[in-house]
Amino acid sequence: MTVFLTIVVIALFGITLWQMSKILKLSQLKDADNSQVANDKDNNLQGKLMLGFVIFLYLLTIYCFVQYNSYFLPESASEHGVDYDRLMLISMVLIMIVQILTQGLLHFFAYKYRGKKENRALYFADNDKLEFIWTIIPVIVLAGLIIYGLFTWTDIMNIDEKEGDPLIIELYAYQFDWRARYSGEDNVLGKANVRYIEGINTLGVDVSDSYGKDDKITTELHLPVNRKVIFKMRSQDVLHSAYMPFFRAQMNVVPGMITEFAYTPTLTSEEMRSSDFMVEKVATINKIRKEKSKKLVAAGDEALEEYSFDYYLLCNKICGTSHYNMQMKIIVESEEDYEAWIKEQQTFGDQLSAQASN
Ligand SMILES: [Cu+2]
Repeated sequence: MTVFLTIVVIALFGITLWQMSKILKLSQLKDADNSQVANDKDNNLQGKLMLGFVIFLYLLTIYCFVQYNSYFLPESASEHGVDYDRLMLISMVLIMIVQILTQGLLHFFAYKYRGKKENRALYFADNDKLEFIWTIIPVIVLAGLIIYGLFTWTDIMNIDEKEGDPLIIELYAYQFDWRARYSGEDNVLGKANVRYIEGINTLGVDVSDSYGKDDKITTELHLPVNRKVIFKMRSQDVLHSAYMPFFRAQMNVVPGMITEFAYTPTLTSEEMRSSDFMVEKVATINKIRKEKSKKLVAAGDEALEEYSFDYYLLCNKICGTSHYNMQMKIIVESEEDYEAWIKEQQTFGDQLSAQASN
């Protein structure tokens, strides 16, 4: 690989020298030899190519929108996600309009004013009115966008533990899995530090802190619908990122500190599963799986399982070899179902005494 790269670098360097010598030669040419200078025919071709390129770009954009729109996410399953999506949509629409106009004009002018023998360039020193217009419009639009973005950001990042009755859950990341720690009856998480990790205490909960006794550590994340959840995130080893795309949530999980994010889930797993968007999507996925299964069975392998939708918490920082598989199922359910589930989970205190009696 190194040898190959060295050869490429030497070759590119050679081409650069050759091109530079060519430019030098061209600059010394007298009128006598015009064979290397662009003539009207060359300029015509280049102008048309410029126009062709921007048309190709537009067609490619339209094609991508049509072909890949099934990769868009469905409506947000969290309260703040609606504001987030609106901000995203407004920003993208503005960017698209500006991009289509400016790129179109740029390439069209390159075509319209392509070189012609008899044409002479016209030189404007300056035009105050024109400069004022093309400065003030972007200033107003961008300032509006930035202020709107700041307001949305402040709303989304408002993690007030006293507001409402938020559920407090720790998300614990390690290579290569997640754990959730529920704060129990008192809704206060016990202190924890990776230095306390020992035996069954895999999250390093401080055994001397009474708040930690009723904490519940689970391998699935159950959330009651329509109740605000505050996530406190901790990493055991390297940088991870808690990514929950359906809830429009992502936060880095950084070793040595606690990061936070809060949201209110608004659609249960069941509601999302039975939405038109998901039913259609799952049908497509299962059609592809069926085709694949046929081939697998023919080759003597097992068929693929039928796919059914679930929310997942994913890791969105490449944190090592098994990063791709670092995920935890999220189940959004009714308050009653959630209460029934959490009741069944063992407390950290019980886990400790069970170990002691063993
Ligand atoms: Cu990770």
